Amino acid sequence: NGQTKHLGVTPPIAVTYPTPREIEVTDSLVQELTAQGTFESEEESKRREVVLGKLDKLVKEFVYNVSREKKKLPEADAKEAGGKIFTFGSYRLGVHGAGTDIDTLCVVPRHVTREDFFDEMYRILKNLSEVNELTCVTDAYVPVIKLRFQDIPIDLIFARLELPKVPDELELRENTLLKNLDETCIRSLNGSRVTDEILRLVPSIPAFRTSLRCIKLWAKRRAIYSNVMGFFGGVAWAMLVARICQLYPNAIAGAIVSRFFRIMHQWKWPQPVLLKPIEDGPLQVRVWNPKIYHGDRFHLMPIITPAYPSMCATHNVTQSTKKIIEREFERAAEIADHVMVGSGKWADLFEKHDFFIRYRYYLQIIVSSDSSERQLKWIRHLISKLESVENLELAHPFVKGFDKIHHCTNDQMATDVMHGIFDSTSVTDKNTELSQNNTDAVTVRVIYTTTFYVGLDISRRDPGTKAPRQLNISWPTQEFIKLVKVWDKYDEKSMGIHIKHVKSSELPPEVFEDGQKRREDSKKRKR
Ligand code: 3AT
Ligand code: MN
Ligand code: MN
Repeated sequence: NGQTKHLGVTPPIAVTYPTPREIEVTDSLVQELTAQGTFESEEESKRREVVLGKLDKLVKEFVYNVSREKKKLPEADAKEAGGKIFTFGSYRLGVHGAGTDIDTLCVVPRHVTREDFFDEMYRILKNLSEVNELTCVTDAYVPVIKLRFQDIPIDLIFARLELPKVPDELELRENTLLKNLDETCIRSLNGSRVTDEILRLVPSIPAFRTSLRCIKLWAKRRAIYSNVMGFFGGVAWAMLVARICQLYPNAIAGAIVSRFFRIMHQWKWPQPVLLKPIEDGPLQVRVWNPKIYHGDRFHLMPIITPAYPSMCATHNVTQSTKKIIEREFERAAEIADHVMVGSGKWADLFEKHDFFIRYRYYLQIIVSSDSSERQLKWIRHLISKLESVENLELAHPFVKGFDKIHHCTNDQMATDVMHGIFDSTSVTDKNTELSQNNTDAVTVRVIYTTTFYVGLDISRRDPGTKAPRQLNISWPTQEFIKLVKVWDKYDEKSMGIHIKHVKSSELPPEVFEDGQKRREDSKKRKR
């Protein structure tokens, strides 16, 4: 039928080769990405390879030790047991920046257990002088050993296969490999299987990499890079870029980026973004399918992972975050058009977000606890509750929280901090903890707080009224707090959560980094 082979669920839109202008804008894009510091140094890149080589040897040593000492395997079998590392995340995709981690998966044969990993592998790493900041996180969704190896941050996760040995040639592509594995191992294998599949599904890896670097930088600067807050995370952005690469298999980065914004701006959500048809497989697990699973129909901007078992990488998106992402697609599409015709520059794309000057009113969510390990990234639940509030056009969560350490000098101060009452000028952020320790006052109690922000866009349906409409956010706020307090890790004694309504003029100085100006109220502006 005259069709050539193509990657993806539809044929390409165009198979044309780059024009001189596209080559020009791609060159200027690479220059801008370099100037913005998105590439690491040659030295760091070499060091990463050295570290990965050493890590692979250590994993083999670990498997050998367990085979020999614990399982009493004969010398020959212990040698053959193997063990291998795989990488995933931004390093595997080839889009990592300076100082970012290497996400590494350690794959072992069936006689080596997860306990052995946290025991023997940990012991081996502990004994190395090149290894620093070694920590085990055993109770996470994906358990991990975190470390710095010759100053390169490493996330090391673990999967045990149903095989007597793990040779160097082993690949993780086969779905049958997942049979009889426990859920934690399946989850741990997933990251690597997804990144590898993405790379197999793009027609040109160099074009994909440059384009994805651009999109990641843009999404970070515009504060829409965060899976937990209801935007898109690294894997979702990678899949979106991969899809556009499939549609223009011979295009280079400059052209792909500009088409990316156009196509994404016009995308007919909730039509899903797929890189290949969803596969069925050997497990009793559910694969994304809105026809069967009611819950999957609520995904507003579904982007589906290509490796079995396929899942929606963007299930956290809310009505509000969807609007914000779409608004950013539109802005970027315009800028990219200007770049293409020479009336704009790539740097405009990467201009910082204006979250803290954009809105007149904000919610401040202050989470406090007496240990530094408190993770409360539940704000998107609050966002979906706020979406039912009348006259609230948009509840815009900021992608990151602001951490503070309070060295309370008396019990009253501690109680106040736990209730979200503190003057933000009198405390220090995480980076200046040391200087705070040097003060003379006696610290009675140390309290850690993280402050999250939600920008509120209040609709004004009567054009005549100047004053913002009345909002009643107390109900969703209370519902949210209730939800947090029934969370199994919530401890009433040592933790607190407080939500405050603040005007833009009341925002603390720390939210205005690098000289960004505060919102000027229309009243004050004319003076
Ligand atoms: P960086 O360059 O490291 O900033 P990245 O894309 O490599 O970007 P991460 O190192 O945070 O991002 O994560 C790598 C992968 O690990 C992405 C995802 O498949 C998996 N992952 C990260 N965080 C979680 C989590 N909380 N739960 C499950 N999987 C996660
Ligand atoms: Mn990473
Ligand atoms: Mn990581």
